[in-house]
Amino acid sequence: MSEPLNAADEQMLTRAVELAEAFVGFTSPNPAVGAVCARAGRILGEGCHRKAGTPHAEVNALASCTEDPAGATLYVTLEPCSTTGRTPPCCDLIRERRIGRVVIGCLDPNPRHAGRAVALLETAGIEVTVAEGAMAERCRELIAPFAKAITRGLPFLRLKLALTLDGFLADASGTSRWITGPEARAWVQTLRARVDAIMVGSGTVRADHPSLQPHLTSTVSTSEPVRKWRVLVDRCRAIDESDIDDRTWVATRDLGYDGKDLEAMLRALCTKGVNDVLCEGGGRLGAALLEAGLVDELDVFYAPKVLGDPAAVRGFPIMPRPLAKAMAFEPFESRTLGQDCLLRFRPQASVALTATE
Ligand code: AOF
Ligand code: ZN
Repeated sequence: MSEPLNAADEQMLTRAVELAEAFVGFTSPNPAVGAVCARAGRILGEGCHRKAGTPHAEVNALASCTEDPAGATLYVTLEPCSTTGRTPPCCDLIRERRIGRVVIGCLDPNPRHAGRAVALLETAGIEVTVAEGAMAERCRELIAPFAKAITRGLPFLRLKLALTLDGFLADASGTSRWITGPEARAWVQTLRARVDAIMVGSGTVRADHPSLQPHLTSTVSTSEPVRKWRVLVDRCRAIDESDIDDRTWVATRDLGYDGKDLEAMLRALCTKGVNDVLCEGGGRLGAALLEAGLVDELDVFYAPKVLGDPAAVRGFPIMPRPLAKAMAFEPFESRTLGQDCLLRFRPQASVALTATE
């Protein structure tokens, strides 16, 4: 059942991942899912999930089939759903259309469905393969924010920082604009498009009045304009009305934030259907999120500039700690964008426990 895929299966599932990828950032609270229906190496139909409340990937893929898919193989990046939610169970449709084999990228972390489809489909005489290895990893990666939200009630949180080589966010006067170059800023735009909400602290709002909207040249054809939620974390309740619009949540007003409990604030955000949050600063908010263990991904740009001024604004104003207890991360990507270096990390779990003097 759970096995590494052969090259032909891998090719089809890779196509399903591509289809899902195009709608990352548009499907919350649902996951991005892609599906391909194929027979003997030929694609009969394909589709993806575009928006919560609309048909699932399997439904769209089967509806687009150019011939009767009876006996064909359905490749889907996520285990097909087996109970009725906003839409009917995909497992029923798969049985009705007499699909011969289903290849699943990864199991659904949603407790309503988790693992049920395999037994259901097999009982109906359908061959089921669940991917293993790199392909499965890719499919899990695709739904990481959904998985965290559905299992823990917390959104996946990415913290983005743009720093000088000596680790400063801004110079002593607070000037932080244009630390990084246009290529780095363009990359941030694509990241914004992939998340549900963009969060900043009130200091950043007052200093920069950022629109925080992705300047989308989107590949996605949605009928609605793409507007992300802005979350303004106003510990000091000092946000000006002119910085609030109809896509803004002010944490103290809309998310019950008491100025201290960031986790409760993020839980409130999750109940609003936000699975994926990008925090763009400032330093103090980022540090508080790191200290609270709420950060899932750290995206740091290092600009080739050095300030050498101890009065400049530190990138990581966390509580000082000895090397043995340093906050530690695992890199998963590094690249150069124009003049700047992008380093991406995941937090290293329980490093305080493993470190020794
Ligand atoms: C799939 N294919 O394309 C998606 C799935 O309320 P509903 O009916 O949209 O169901 C949402 C749940 O269905 C969601 O939490 C997840 O477990 C699963 N999403 N399943 O087979 C899809 N989007
Ligand atoms: Zn479904």
